[in-house]
Amino acid sequence: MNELIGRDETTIVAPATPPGMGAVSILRLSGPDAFPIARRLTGADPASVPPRTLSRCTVRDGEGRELDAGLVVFFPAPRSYTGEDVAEIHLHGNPILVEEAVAAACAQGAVPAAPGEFSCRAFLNGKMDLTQAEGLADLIVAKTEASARAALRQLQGGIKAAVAPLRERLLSLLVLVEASIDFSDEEDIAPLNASEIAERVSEIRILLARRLESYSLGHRYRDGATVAIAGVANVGKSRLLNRLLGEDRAIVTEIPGTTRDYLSGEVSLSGIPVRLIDTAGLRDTADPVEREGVRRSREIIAGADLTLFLLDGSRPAQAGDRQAYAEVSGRPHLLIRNKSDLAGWETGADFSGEGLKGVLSISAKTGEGVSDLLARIVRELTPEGGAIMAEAPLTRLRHVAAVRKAVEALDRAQRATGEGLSLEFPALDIREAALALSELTGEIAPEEVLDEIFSSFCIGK
Ligand SMILES: Nc1nc2c(ncn2[C@@H]2O[C@H](COP(=O)(O)OP(=O)(O)OP(=O)(O)O)[C@@H](O)[C@H]2O)c(=O)[nH]1
Ligand SMILES: [Mg+2]
Repeated sequence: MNELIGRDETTIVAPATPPGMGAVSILRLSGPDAFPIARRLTGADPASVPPRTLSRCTVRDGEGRELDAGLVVFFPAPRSYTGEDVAEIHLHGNPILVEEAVAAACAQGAVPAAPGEFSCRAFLNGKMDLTQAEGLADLIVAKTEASARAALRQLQGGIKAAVAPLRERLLSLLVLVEASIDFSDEEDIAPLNASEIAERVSEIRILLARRLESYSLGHRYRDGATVAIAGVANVGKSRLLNRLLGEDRAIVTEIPGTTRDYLSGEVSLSGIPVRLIDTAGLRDTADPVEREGVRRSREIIAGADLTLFLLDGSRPAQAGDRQAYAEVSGRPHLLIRNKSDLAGWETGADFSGEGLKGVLSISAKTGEGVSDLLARIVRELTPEGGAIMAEAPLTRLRHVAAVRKAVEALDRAQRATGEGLSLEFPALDIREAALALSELTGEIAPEEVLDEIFSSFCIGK
């Protein structure tokens, strides 16, 4: 992909529609020769066809052999997806036709586009910032309606809109601080003292820190959340998984140690894609297979956004339950008293670890209490009731790293002003914070970063 940068004098071609049969397939060309090549293939003259308008054409290969009856549309630069001359040829949706048309375009001098190359050109030509390009990639793969809406907001520039004004504020503050270093020269600027600088830095820092918080929800819409089901053997973990998935996924028996490997399934809860994982019962065992299963359970619990810790409510809790609970108690979890259809025994009162978010009674057998449980899971996974979604949350670790870098630089700026250091120190830190925000939107974008982002796109995008 690094080789894509600086390749803009080439004309690229790729199908913009997925491979396979369908009503239409669209061939996309972008670059300096997009128009002449499209003209040779379709006979349509871009000078006489109105721009951005479909016109009928006969698609031919380089030797004039008829391939298909189609449509062609020209998007003259810069008003196109990539910012270059773009032509699109609509063919009937047969992969053989598409292949022939791509070959014909290549025979005329086009080169096959690499994954994400159209979008990469759009980014390099200033058609969108990096977070918008990421939003686009996320929109294409979104698994739930809410994920799609979140990605669309990002595609529409939500992150940039939230961050760019903060960067502007940092830059104007920087001008003031620099003028204050040497204020005798700058008569029209009132100098700032250290505490005034600290105050302005702190205002911006608070807003950036709030952006950071948005990630905990933002990434759940993009990547989904993981909810682990844990507890000792035979408390009904697998039966609960089956009930939550609405299908008979896991084997359920009265024999303790039925589940020895973990099993998972996906559900959409209030728009969040949630991966539910049923784990092997946590217990000491001599069986090497089950022991490996227990080890995996621990790993899953350690990485889960939320764990449902099950007790068998129809019997008093035992030492094994307490031992297993010790592995969950520090992580965010709900305590579930299962088997509420049987006579009750265990209240769960002794189970109150640091990560406890609530106690619920359910019956995986009858379904009693399960809808409350679902609502509770959603509440735990969407802090602030999802209100933060309206503000284009950060969705990737890349975003978090950039914003954190800015926040840390501002922390340093504040310390420097507090310690009475020369104003040149906070000036440096403020500049670094502004630069970090430029990295987020891609004004400064190392090639590796571009490579990583655009190579995950599909061909033709
Ligand atoms: N009455 C009643 N029985 C239940 C309930 N949930 C599970 N069971 C029964 O409890 C037994 C164990 O259920 P499983 O779902 O296999 O338990 P598990 O926690 O997955 O057990 P392991 O895989 O061995 O760790 C089965 O006989 C289930 O039918 C419930 O809510 N009520
Ligand atoms: Mg099981």
